[in-house]
Amino acid sequence: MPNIDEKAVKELVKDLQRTLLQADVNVDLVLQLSRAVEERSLREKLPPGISRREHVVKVLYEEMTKFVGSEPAKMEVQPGSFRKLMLVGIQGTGKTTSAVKLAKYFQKRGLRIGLVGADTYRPGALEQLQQLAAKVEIPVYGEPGKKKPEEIAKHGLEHFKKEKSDLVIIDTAGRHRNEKDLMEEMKHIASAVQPDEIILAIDSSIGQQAISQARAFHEATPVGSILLTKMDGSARGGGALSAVVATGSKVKFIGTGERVEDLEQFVPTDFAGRLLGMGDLKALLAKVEDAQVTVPEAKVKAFMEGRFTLKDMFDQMENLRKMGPLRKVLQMIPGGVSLPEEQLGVAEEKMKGWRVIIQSMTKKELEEPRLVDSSRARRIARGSGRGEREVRDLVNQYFTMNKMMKQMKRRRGQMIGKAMPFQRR
Ligand SMILES: Nc1nc2c(ncn2[C@@H]2O[C@H](COP(=O)(O)OP(=O)(O)OP(=O)(O)O)[C@@H](O)[C@H]2O)c(=O)[nH]1
Ligand SMILES: [Mg+2]
Repeated sequence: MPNIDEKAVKELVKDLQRTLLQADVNVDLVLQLSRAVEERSLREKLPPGISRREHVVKVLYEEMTKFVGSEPAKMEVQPGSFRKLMLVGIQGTGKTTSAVKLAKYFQKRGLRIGLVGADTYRPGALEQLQQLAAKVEIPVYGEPGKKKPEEIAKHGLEHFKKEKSDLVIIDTAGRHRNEKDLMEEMKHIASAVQPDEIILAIDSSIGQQAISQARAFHEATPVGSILLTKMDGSARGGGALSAVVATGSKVKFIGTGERVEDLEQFVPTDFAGRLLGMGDLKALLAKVEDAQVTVPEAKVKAFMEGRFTLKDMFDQMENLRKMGPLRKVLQMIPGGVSLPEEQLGVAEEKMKGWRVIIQSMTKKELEEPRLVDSSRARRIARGSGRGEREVRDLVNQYFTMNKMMKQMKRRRGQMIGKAMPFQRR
């Protein structure tokens, strides 16, 4: 008989499946994702204070980042590197616009850019590129009236090599007699220019068709990265996600409007949040991550019973500054235990001093602070370059805290130890 958790997870996964399908994610991908999410959600321990739903969403996000990456994928261009980018994509996706957007993006970062118009198929393609590029003062190489795009591309590279450009972006055709011819043309251009990276422009609003397009381009010319256009529209981007999976390449940029400035770096959390219709996904992920910080139970117990060394105390205080795991653990104990903030939340300035003092103490002194008499305190002070008074302060802090913990233990009896297996919510 399925237990309550299993039932809850299955229902949540079903719910997410519907959301993904509505966002136009391909059925196979939805099934693949939900299988992984269900399996992991049942296997992984639910972090304290986190609901089933929050956990399932977090797992789904992680499964999605296996495809889109968890960090924004960067495109680095070094000055003097003469990098060659080639933009490909079906007609009307926004290649020409994106070529100029990218050029502007890198120009703003202090690089010399050249654009090459290698679309000989669409009437007025070169003029469109020239007009857009003129607005942001980026030079364009083109050969009006010529019909061999691979030759134009090659000449364009030679031209911008002489101009000492750092980056050349090649705009290509999107329409053709048929798809096969288009793919042949892309192959020829790619083999003539040997681009460092081929960028596939995908219209985020086209949905599932994106997959077959992406596959066809990827087979003709291995796609290095993806630029999602028209993300300013209402599409949730599920088709685009499926296309990303089909090519195995990462999305680096998104187009967010018709203007040349409307280009942004791709941010996985934003994308996933939009796909799932959750504006607060980032906050949720941070919450789950925070809850997953674990402190070994034995250690906490020993600490709570006053069994800790000066070094333990210091480590705990440092931990506390970083994440607050001990504070969290304390909150989770039924009935709650509150430690005086002033005992735990020591100012960073003071911690810095204590850090070097601790480094000057021997192992024995750290384990038995009682040994630190005035002559030892003097030695430690000298070794750490801090005052003797500060050394005393630290040692006193230890005794105060130790005493406090022991008192608390007496007051609370065995409750603390028993309360350790966290309650699920
Ligand atoms: N809203 C919006 N419109 C965009 C975006 N990117 C491009 N467009 C518009 O989409 C239309 C097509 O853009 P193009 O850059 O000409 O597309 P293309 O891929 O070069 O098209 P072909 O040359 O015919 O293959 C234009 O009207 C652009 O202004 C975007 O991010 N958001
Ligand atoms: Mg174009």
